[in-house]
Amino acid sequence: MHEVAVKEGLLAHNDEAAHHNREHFIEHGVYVINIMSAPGAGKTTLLERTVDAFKRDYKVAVIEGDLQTNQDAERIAKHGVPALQINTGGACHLDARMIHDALDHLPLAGLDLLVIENVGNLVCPAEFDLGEHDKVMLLSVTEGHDKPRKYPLMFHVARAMVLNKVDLLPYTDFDVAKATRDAKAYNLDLDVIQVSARTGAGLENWLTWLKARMARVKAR
Ligand SMILES: Nc1nc2c(ncn2[C@@H]2O[C@H](COP(=O)(O)OP(=O)(O)OP(=O)(O)O)[C@@H](O)[C@H]2O)c(=O)[nH]1
Ligand SMILES: [Mg+2]
Repeated sequence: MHEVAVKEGLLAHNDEAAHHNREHFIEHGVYVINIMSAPGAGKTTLLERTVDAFKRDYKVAVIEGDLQTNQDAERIAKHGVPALQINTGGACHLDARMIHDALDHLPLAGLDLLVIENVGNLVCPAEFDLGEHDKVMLLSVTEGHDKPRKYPLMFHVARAMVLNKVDLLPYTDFDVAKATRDAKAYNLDLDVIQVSARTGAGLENWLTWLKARMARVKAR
């Protein structure tokens, strides 16, 4: 079969599973985000902070995607919320079927927020709908402000771009205005939030954004 036809078939199959996941999420009134970034941009660190801030008032669970190892799920579990690791066995992204299978081990009943940390990669995760409400693109300032132009799909499909590691801005040539302008050129509705998951700077803005998105889903 032609390569393009194979890919289209794969994506159609994924969309079907994503639709199924979405039905589950809606049924349980749980808000679901899919965090995507390059390796090491700070996804797990931001999630650790988010879990700490939310766990008293909300029921939160996390699904971690990685090629191998349980390290990220173990990091999250230490913060006292359910964390399930998916190993993709070499695949550079999570797909909807993997999430569907994970839901067998992660009860959605009573959950307010489910966070999915995707595999660190700036290409493949953008193409696969997991059934989530929002995709969030985390870009750390050490990666360079050219990333929106080089990996446009990631920014096109995201609801928010979180600029992480802003504590390191003085040591980089990262141009926040340029990165924001370029990302918005692919996505006019993109919200942009600056944080340092290390120092906690800007974290309040991220938490406020999440709460607002969560409330929107609950209200439906
Ligand atoms: N200076 C600084 N370092 C950070 C910040 N956020 C994360 N880091 C560091 O960046 C490194 C990678 O952080 P992780 O949270 O593991 O990144 P990740 O995106 O989950 O990585 P993968 O799951 O491997 O893709 C760690 O050494 C963190 O301590 C930040 O805001 N500022
Ligand atoms: Mg991680």
